[in-house]
Amino acid sequence: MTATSTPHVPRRRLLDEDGVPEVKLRGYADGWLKGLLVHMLRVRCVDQRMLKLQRAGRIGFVGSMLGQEAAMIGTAAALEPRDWLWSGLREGGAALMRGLPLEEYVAQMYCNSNDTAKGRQMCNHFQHKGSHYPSWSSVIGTQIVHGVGAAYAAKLRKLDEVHGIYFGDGATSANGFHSGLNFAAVWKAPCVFVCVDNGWAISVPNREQTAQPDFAKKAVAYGMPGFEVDGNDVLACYELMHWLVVHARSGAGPALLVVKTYRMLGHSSSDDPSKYRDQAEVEQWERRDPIRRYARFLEGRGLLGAGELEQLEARLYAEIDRVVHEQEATALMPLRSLVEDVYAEVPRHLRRQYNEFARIAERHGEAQKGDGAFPL
Ligand SMILES: Cc1ncc(C[n+]2csc(CCOP(=O)(O)OP(=O)(O)O)c2C)c(N)n1
Ligand SMILES: [Mg+2]
Repeated sequence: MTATSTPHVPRRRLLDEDGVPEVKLRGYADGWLKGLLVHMLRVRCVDQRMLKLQRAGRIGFVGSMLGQEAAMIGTAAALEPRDWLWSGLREGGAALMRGLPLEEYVAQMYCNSNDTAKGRQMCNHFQHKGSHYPSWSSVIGTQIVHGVGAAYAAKLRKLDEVHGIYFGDGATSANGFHSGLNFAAVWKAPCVFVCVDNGWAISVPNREQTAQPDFAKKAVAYGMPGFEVDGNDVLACYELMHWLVVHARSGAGPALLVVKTYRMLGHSSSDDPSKYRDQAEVEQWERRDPIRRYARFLEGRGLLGAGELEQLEARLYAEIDRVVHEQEATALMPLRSLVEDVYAEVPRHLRRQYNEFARIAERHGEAQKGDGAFPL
């Protein structure tokens, strides 16, 4: 199966930039088509709210996914609930679609006592057991080898699971990319590698990162097929990913899917991209906005009425704001959780350190009721 030799390969794009289908589409159900829009819009609204909260100093850090909604939602929609999604950096919205409750998402952004990671992760690092979404690591590329190991284990255990392993273009220069793809191909592990190529790795553009910026070609070196898809065309993302998921599930082995999109904002809320990239490039991609493009497609099919997008957006913001208020009012993790969960009993040296820390926190007014000195 290669991009050139197989006549059945789904197309690189299905909708033109105005959302007009370029081919006759499969018989998708209307509700499913509309659902994709709602998921993309939810991602965008959550993202916008989180950015505002960060600017207001109420949460610490946001890695925006603005512009990448179709790449994430389209590909992730092709994974079944029993499958797994190993996140690179910006797939929190896919976790929401797969079942991560919004409350837990926002709690993670506040690192409060509802956060299932107990405030021990940097914010914006989601995990959710129920939707098979393991916690991601800031260390670039490590999830690639973890995902491959899990996929191989699923194969050995004869589980009918496919692992979608996500990473950015920058991660292709990390060790995990090489060892992950190599092992997966040798073992025929049931996984699909999803390289979200958004043009930039912080301030490094593709052309400065690699002498082969056609990332799909890198698959050849590992003995697996590689494909590229228009990452701002949600339907094309879905179809190609679905095809590769079916391929992996059949036992035929892994593949690499390169999703071409663009990071519209800075690398994170701590970054200022105007220092290193040209605004004209950003404006070019603004015209390819994935949500607008898909909304036009739905309008053309009679599935989205006048003003409906705005109504949907207002409903989503109302839901998000309700959850934000609840989570903001939730207490932070008690200080003592810092020394819990590692030893069955907190050892003397940690107890001593903790008590000293709690006294300092009390002096600075940062300790909360219940933090107290260790009641041990
Ligand atoms: C091993 C390692 N090296 C460097 C970094 C610093 N770093 C954080 S994100 C990033 C760039 C990631 O770019 P890409 O993989 O394209 O993902 P994107 O941020 O564009 O989604 C780098 C170099 C890191 N976190 N880990
Ligand atoms: Mg990138």
